[in-house]
Amino acid sequence: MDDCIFCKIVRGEIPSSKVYEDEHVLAFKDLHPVSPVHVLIVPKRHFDNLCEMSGDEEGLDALRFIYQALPEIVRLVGLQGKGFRLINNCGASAGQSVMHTHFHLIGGRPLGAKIL
Ligand code: DGP
Repeated sequence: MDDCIFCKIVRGEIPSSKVYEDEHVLAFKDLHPVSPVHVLIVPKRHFDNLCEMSGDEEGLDALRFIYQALPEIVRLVGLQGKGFRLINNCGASAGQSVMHTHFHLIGGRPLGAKIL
């Protein structure tokens, strides 16, 4: 997608602090971290949101690639064995501001019991 911020980051047109990259997945530090570790994990292929991905085989493949990469990303950011929170905001009413599916990987401090 030409005008998508995260597609531009994937293509290297906008700089980012990368923590992990493979053929299908990119993880980079969030511009506005809410915790000592706050990384965004994105499929390199553009999908507007999570619901769109679960509707077709390529989307499901892209989700599988993300989950396969997750343990390595967790290790690279130093959260292995420490716990973390993985959040997806799906749709504008859920707070999704960048319409390219992404998961927030958050940790490095006590996160409390609530997600709201
Ligand atoms: P969400 O609200 O779930 O759509 O989260 C979008 C996140 O993306 C938000 O935490 C800030 C982050 N973000 C927006 N633009 C950029 C950018 O250009 N670079 C980086 N690294 N993060 C960005």
